[in-house]
Amino acid sequence: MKSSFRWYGAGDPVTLENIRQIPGMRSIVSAVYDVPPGEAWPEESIEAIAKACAAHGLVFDVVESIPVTEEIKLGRPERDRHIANYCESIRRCAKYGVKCVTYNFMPVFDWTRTQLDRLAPDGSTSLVMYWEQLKGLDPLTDDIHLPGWDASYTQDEVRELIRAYGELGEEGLWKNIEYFLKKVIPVAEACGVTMALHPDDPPYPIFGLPRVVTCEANLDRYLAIVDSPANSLCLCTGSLGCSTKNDIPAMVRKYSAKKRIGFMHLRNVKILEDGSFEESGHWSPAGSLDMNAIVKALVETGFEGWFRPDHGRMIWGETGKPGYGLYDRALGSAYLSGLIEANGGRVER
Ligand code: DNO
Repeated sequence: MKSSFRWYGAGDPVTLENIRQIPGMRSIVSAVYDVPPGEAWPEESIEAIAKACAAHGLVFDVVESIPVTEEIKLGRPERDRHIANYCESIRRCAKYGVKCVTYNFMPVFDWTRTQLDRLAPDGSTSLVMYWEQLKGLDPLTDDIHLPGWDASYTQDEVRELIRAYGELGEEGLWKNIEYFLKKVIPVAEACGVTMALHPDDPPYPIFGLPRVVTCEANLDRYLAIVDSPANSLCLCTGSLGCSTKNDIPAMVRKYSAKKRIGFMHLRNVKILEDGSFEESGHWSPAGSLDMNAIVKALVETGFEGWFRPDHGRMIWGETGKPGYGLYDRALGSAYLSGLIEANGGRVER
């Protein structure tokens, strides 16, 4: 399997010089950040990322993410133009060596947390979701500013979207997923790109918004819509793992054996008694997931795709993008490579 690291581009305090020194590191996971969602990515921007990576002995072959617009998710009239641009971005990325494109189908918000710098007893900080901090909040009447939410929406726009998704409901969302996949997957297939769907984080409805990429039955349904290896998963252990109903090692084993995992996000999470959760270090005893069982499942099923250490804590006084500092992710990467080697697997260079 291939070791990768997320990099937010030239403005990222974590540099390509830093990343290349992590043992076994091969691939960069990045995106074009200065184009509004729904527009096609300019070739020059894609080429610039590929060149910067190559200049540091790294390969830009995974995109995270090309955003799926609310118009596509809601099935609004502009969706055809957005999907056409989406397909064009995939073709252009493929031209510059991208082999895997990550995306999600979460309505309105990507991941949801209530605090991004929760202090742990050892002095590190991490992202958490405490139900206590959400209790009593109604997005249709209260002004809610959760950390990490897209600040470009006004509260009125958020309310309008939440109402629209309420009317759409889960089955409506499934219809729009099908419409999207049937147009996008053939294009990805034709240019040798694997589409890797990121699960909903956390994997249950929030504020009444429908969320469907949450559990094994729904992942099966999603993959069956277009039964092609180009329609695959970005299996994020920490996202699916926030629900005790998901048996992560078993899910990894199943989808990897079927060759339907393009990309693995490997991180641990500590589930608390009331269902709240804290992002912990990658080490198994730090959280609720058995990271060795997960890696073993990948090795034993011959997983050949990419993995990256997902969110790290902030340690050793580092500041920066929450979840995406250098130090703890680098520790995570080294730990994961160790588990791969100990299980008889190979980190491909
Ligand atoms: C969080 C990430 C997600 C992920 C998207 C994929 O840190 O794992 O934001 O990039 O959901 O589209």
